[in-house]
Amino acid sequence: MITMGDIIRDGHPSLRKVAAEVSMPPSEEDKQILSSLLEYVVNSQNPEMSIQYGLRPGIGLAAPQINVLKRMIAVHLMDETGTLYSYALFNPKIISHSVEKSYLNSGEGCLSVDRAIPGYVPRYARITVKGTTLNGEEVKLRLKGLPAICFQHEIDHLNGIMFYDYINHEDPLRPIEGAIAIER
Ligand code: K1U
Ligand code: NI
Repeated sequence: MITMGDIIRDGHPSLRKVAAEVSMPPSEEDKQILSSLLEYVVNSQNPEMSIQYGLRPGIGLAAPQINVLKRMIAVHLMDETGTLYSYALFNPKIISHSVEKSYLNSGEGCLSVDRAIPGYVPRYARITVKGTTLNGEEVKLRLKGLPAICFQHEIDHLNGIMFYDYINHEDPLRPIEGAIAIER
């Protein structure tokens, strides 16, 4: 079971590396790692588990955050309509995206960053993601709102990109022209 002690923090060189594709079919070890990423996110949102094991709540986690430089992510969140997005994916890839941007009005956080970094993080408003599930099924997901933002945050971890790279550091809360503000 992954705990906060397994999560590497900002400044660790692995967070700035590009992760390698997972060869298909995945090994049992890679499947185990991917399912443990999803298990972390689910456990972290359970108040008893979060307290018992000191898990900081998260809505996503990427393998490089546990110092595994392979393209694997997990996401577990509910959108504003109550639809659950619970996915563990090998080799997720954004195959298309909108021109329009969106951002969370509360900014973003990261389990690998122990301080709050205020500022708007511009993201594509809508994306289509392809990837392979733990069952070996290829999925194509059309996402908007918080799920789209979370998938982009996690896929960025596979490319060594941190959310704060996108913040305008001279004026972190400058309105992003033409972008949709997502309330959270
Ligand atoms: O990748 C990570 O470090 C996890 C990160 C993902 C994320 C945060 C914000 C926007 C997009 C993606 C987190 O989950 S930080 C915690 C968080 O945002 C949250 C936790 C519990 C409930 C709601 C949100
Ligand atoms: Ni993060």
